[in-house]
Amino acid sequence: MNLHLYYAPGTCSFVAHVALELVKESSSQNYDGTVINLKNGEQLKPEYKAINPRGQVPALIVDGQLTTQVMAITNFLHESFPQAQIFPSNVMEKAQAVSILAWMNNTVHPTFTRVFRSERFGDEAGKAGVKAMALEAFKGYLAEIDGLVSKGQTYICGNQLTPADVYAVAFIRWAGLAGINPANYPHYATYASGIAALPAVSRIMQKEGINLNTYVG
Ligand SMILES: N[C@@H](CCC(=O)N[C@@H](CS)C(=O)NCC(=O)O)C(=O)O
Repeated sequence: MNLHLYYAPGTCSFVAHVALELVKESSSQNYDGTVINLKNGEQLKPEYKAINPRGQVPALIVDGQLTTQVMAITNFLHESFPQAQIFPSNVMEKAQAVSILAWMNNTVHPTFTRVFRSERFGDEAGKAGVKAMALEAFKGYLAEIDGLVSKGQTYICGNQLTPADVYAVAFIRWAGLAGINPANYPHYATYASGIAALPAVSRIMQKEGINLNTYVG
């Protein structure tokens, strides 16, 4: 199978990237990738829109066929490469992980998009208000994740790494970039350090050139 990922370092495509690394780690299946520079707006150029008309990453090309969305990509890889254990094999345990992943993808992430790209959601007069309200909501979600791992769990649900854990690492990095001190979420910060230290996760962080701690005070 030919697997090619279009990604941007540190973005939500990191979740798909780690899933591909788990596939590679557990089988002879390899993958390759292309970096899309979001800062330069490469995602909106015709060359990339010819690949993914939505102009977003991640995009996974599987034997020439486009698959988008973190949820679809991770599920496709899980179904195609069960030995990679991207999700738990137990159906109910998988449902719990998908439930958290869906919340992250459809609620937490779009809230942060309003912080990071507020100009898309408000005009000159309105965008500061959009950003401020979204930042408060995002902090509430960080606190919720902090609560989910407050008993010192290694993983956010169950007994294994799932894409939800990888997304959680992305969020705490984004929080730091937005000036939120991760020390305000001590359980979350400790848990995220543990996830970031896992071999497949740390290899991809190194490959993408990103660090867990993005907060500069
Ligand atoms: N729900 C989508 C979210 C994709 C998304 O928001 N990607 C961002 C990076 S985290 C992106 O490509 N942004 C570029 C842009 O919006 O211009 C998914 O799961 O793939």
